[in-house]
Amino acid sequence: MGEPPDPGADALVAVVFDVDGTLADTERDGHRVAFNRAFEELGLPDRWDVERYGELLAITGGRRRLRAHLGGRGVPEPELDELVPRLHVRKTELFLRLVADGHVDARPGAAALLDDLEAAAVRLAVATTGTRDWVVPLLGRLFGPDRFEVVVAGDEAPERKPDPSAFTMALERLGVPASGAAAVEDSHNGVVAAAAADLACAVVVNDYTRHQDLAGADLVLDGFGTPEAPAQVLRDPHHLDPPGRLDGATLARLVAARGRGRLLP
Ligand code: XBP
Ligand code: MG
Repeated sequence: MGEPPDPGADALVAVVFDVDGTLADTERDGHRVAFNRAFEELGLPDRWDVERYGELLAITGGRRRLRAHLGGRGVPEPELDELVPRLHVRKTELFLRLVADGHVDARPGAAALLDDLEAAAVRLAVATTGTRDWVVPLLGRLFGPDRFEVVVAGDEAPERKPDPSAFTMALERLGVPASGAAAVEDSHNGVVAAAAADLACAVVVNDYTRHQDLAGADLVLDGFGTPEAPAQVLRDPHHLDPPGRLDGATLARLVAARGRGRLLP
């Protein structure tokens, strides 16, 4: 571990990572499959294909997503109050089984960035809308136990993204001001939440989020980047010129650039 950076003005002291779609490609072949298996087990006719699930991802939080979908097809409120929690508990169990069976992978290059940041003694945290019951086991399986000093899950934060509360809770638990940290996200909802928490935000898009409105992001890449598949820059308003991957130095420059005043995207 290197020397901790001086938490002077705009030094990169911590990075707060989103989980779903960012650290791991969890949605299409993970959560979506688990939701469909839960529907089937409970004898419901619903099945979310890739396209329909992409539409539903605009709603953050699995329970809110279920309630919106089922309510939208006429399931009455009193029935929803019983059905949604039962479905979501089972879905979480089924997702955990997918994780345990190795069906959910870290995004390429994510682990290398964590290594980079740890070598520079930058502190690591997570702020996700996902449910703690699967978030902690997934992070442990993909990156090793207790890799993140702070983990704020969706069922702990007062509100779900695009509300900033998960990010502000993570910063409070870290004891780090927003000016000393960066967020890494994948989606419009995540970018809005990070901006509302006054966090510099780098985005690694995925198939579900590539065409979303990411206007508030300070850097947009098509992934973390690896030696075999360097990251392509999709938008770089601060002219950071990342070296084919999202690395600690780029995030440090991002925080410093933000400290000098936000350039127009
Ligand atoms: C993404 C979400 C979550 C997941 C499903 O969270 O909105 O709801 O889709 O997980 P983030 P749950 O991108 O902020 O990590 O069913 O546990 O909500
Ligand atoms: Mg996400």
